[in-house]
Amino acid sequence: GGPASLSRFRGALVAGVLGDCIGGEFEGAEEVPMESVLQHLSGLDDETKGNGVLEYSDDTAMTRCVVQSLLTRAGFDEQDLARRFAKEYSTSPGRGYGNGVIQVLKKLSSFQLSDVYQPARDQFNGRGSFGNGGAMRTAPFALTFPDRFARLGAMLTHSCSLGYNGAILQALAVHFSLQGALDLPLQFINDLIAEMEEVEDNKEARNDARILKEAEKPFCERLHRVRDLMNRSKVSIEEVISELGNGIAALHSVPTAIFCVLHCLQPLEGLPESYGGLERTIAYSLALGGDTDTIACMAGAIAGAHYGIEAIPQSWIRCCEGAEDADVNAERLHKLYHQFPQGG
Ligand code: R7I
Ligand code: MG
Ligand code: MG
Repeated sequence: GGPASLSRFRGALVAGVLGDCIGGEFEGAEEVPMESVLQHLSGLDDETKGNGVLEYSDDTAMTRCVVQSLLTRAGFDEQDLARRFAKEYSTSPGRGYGNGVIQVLKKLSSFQLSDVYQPARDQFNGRGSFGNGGAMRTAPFALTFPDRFARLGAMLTHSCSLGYNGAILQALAVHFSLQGALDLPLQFINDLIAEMEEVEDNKEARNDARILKEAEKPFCERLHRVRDLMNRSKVSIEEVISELGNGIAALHSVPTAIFCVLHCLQPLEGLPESYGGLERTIAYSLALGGDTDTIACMAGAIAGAHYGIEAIPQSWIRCCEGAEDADVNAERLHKLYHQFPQGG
């Protein structure tokens, strides 16, 4: 496909923030009736309810670090990014970070590190985290860099392959979507499977999968499930949760976010007819419950890249902390992107 447009860039970064801010309401909820979701969403349109600023969480806080680092360093700089993560955490520790990653962020700020990747390797008895914290902040890499940087960016906190490969998958999904690949959904999922076949074809990935008792290529296996669900005429929320998950592990949330986007390409029963695909995607992500801020953040970024900034309701942008910033920075990043040398 052709080059990514500015509208798509802006859509991806802004809708990621919206997913995080709007999704925070239901984070950790086991069951979320669609009625509650729609009520929450219609509250965003209600100006009279006023000053309802929804705050962003760690998902957006860390994404902002990635954006600032890319802009300031005009490229990927792991030392700079690690410093920004640490500083952001020490300034605003109350953004809802995962329990494990806090240790990494403290170590990253506490002393002069010779290897900024070491604190992440020490997590969970030396196996590293498989949480979705690497994947949730990866959209800016999809705008600017190939998957290599999504991997390195994630490895600053997530050294388990089930963590950083989730970040690669999310970056690839946003990247393809930016190229207009969601016009052909089946091709889109097949391309992701083909890419992940290679990404998961190495010793570390196979070893982690074996230890954690997952399929030989865990993300490929999940993407096959996504494709099976796509091809079915009716799929219940319960089935999506049991097949794909809605949890805090990258494996139980990145494929889920991808499914949300695919499932919402067409109008859905139970959602207002006035909703476009972007609104459907956010609404559907919240209705899954579980790690709603992060699933909506990741689904939002992929959907935003597909539908573009024009599809995002202004009232939603006004309600969400950091959404305007994301828009401004998307433009800066887009400019920078066109200065980068090819390849890498
Ligand atoms: O992945 P991470 O940054 O958390 C991101 C999530 C998102 O939902 C955010 O919105 C925020 O709410 O948190 O943080 P980690 O602490 O690395 O991982 C998250 C959680 O996954 C950990 O606190 C553990 O409960 C679990 N986890 C593991 N448990 C056992 N063994 C991650 N890796 C392991 C593991 O190897
Ligand atoms: Mg969060
Ligand atoms: Mg979350």
